[in-house]
Amino acid sequence: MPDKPSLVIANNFHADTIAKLDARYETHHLWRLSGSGRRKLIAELDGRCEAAASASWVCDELVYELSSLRVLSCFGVGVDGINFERAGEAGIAVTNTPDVLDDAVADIAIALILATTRDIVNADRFVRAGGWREGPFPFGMGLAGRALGVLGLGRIGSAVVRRAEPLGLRFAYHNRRAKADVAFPCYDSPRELAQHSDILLNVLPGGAETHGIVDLEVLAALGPEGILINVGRGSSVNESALVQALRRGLIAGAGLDVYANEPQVPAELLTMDNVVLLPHIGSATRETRAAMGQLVIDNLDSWFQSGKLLTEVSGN
Ligand code: NAP
Ligand code: 8YV
Repeated sequence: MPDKPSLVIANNFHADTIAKLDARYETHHLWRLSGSGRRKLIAELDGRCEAAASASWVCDELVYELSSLRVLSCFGVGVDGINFERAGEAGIAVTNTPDVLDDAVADIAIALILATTRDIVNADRFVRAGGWREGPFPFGMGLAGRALGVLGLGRIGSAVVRRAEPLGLRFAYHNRRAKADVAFPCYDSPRELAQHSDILLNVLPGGAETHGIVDLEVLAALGPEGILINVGRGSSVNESALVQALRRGLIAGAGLDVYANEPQVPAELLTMDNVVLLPHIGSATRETRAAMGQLVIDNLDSWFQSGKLLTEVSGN
């Protein structure tokens, strides 16, 4: 690359990656501008800027108006923040960061499974408050022989299963298409999966197709001893149904890393002792975020050097 190609940074996503992009490219930070400055930048870059970088969960819609744009390299695997209709119409290819975050997100899913079934957060509070001196802590739920139902058995869901095998769990899943190489049962609907699960793990992507898929019927099918874990997207769980199910004892508890309207968490959940709440930290290790950032950069470098993308993604 003799001259630095120009690159639009649509959103603020990961400071270290943005600093590396600043060093490699002639960067233009759309997210730092407001008012007419934003449109002015897009007009100035039109015809000479072919690439943009963005978060995957949100992207400034103005980038689709840059008619010379050909590639949008996104930080994150869940691309529910990308408008694929507009990108497709404008001839923009989109990339994301699959695989490199599977281990970190799967670790958090296991942490939530253990935290909810063994009541880890309350047990810690119990010791700190001196409750142990008054008597023993209530028993938890054992994992061996229990059924883990994976809603969305893809890269992350499979990484959770690999971790959960030594814990003695049994498995089932629901995807739109059954996988030929998976030996455990695939149920036809989220409700049937929930009916056959002690723990229901949601790893579905966001978007219109999965919106509210975990509803009151699914939660009721999970049953009064059932636990819901969500490390996919908050939008696929109907949060008011979840609050209702927890309040009415239709399920026993929940462990959540993601919410429908982050960083807002439904106020009722904040008051419930049988819910473990994390602030969307599935991929939040230093190593994983660096690997995600490197893939954003590698996609751009590869495109400028050879016209090829490493991890192109479509919207479905
Ligand atoms: P993936 O490999 O594409 O897996 C998603 C799975 O969901 C696929 O097996 C797919 O199978 C299934 N699926 C998709 N749409 C469905 C539908 N409408 N009904 C039933 N099944 C459906 O994706 P991944 O890399 O595992 O990531 C999954 C999601 O995790 C991301 O999209 C993101 O939202 C979330 N995530 C969260 C964090 C976090 O920090 N908590 C971090 C990374 C990712 P079929 O195509 O056969 O249906
Ligand atoms: C986010 C995620 O990218 O990749 C995804 O889909 O949800 C996460 O890895 C992360 O939360 C960035 O803030």
